[in-house]
Amino acid sequence: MLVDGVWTEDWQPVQAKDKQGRFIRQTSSFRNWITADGSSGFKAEKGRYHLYVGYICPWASRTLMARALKGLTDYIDVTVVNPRLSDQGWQFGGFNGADADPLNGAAFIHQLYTKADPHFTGRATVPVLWDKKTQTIVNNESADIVRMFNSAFIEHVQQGPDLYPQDLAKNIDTLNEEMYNSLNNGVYQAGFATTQAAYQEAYQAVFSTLDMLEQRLSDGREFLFGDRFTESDIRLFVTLIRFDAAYYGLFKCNRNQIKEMPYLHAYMQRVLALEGISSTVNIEHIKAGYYSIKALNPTGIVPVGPDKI
Ligand SMILES: N[C@@H](CCC(=O)N[C@@H](CS)C(=O)NCC(=O)O)C(=O)O
Repeated sequence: MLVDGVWTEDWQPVQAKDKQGRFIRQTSSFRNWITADGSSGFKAEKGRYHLYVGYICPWASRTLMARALKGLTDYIDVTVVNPRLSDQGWQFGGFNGADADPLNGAAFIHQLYTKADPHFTGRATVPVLWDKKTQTIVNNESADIVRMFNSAFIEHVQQGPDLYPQDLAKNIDTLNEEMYNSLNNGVYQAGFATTQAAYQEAYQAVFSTLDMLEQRLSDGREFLFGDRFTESDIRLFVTLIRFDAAYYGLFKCNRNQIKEMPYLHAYMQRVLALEGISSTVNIEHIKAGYYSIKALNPTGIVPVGPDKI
């Protein structure tokens, strides 16, 4: 991580933990917004913004999904980092499907953080939404970026579903919160737990949430809120698509795989088939990335399977 703008060597996958050994995720630090009228200082303009992501990362993948669904691929270019975390965090290039940094010539993501704030202290995470005009980070919180992509460019491109419709906003917020704590971040809490009790607590939460969602989809609905695709579907999908390939094995979430849950599995395939979504998923990056976490897999051996997702 960075301390006062300087990279420190002691990178640990466990960001912080509480007294019971539970994993705690850092909060994001750049929280500016792109707006249609530019009153925020960041006006919605074609080609002005750039997204740095990792295909391994579920949070970054949320933003890729929103970009694809909202027809913003010509508006916002993307650079993909190497899926294996180096001893200086996310690195550019050197892996099939990973890019060099076309804008800043950086070797590592942390260099973007210090360019934006020479005294930055914190973890250099993806996604990063970069403004080419002011040469800074607009926002590094995927939840914000998804909402921005949903509405900020609406005067330029009218495409895709409203990911956060007003009449569902409260319900979406509630479901998002529930899924985040027990599933999206819950799998990490299982994987990075440092006590048996913390692991078991997280494991129970993961599977009781998957059971609840399997039940919810069993009435034949297309998406979580019926026939309307929302940001909650983005949040669920990014966890489901990584589950059998990474969380089941590496994070010890091994009661069952998603392919053994018929409604969730069919739902995952349905979302994967939406236009533009399959190009946001790269299973080789996901496997290589998660299985390169030395604290959990010291040999670095990447499993061959699963055969099918
Ligand atoms: N709050 C952030 C979380 C992003 C995040 O934790 N990204 C992980 C990758 S999945 C990361 O970059 N970790 C690097 C690190 O912790 O040093 C978001 O949702 O955008």
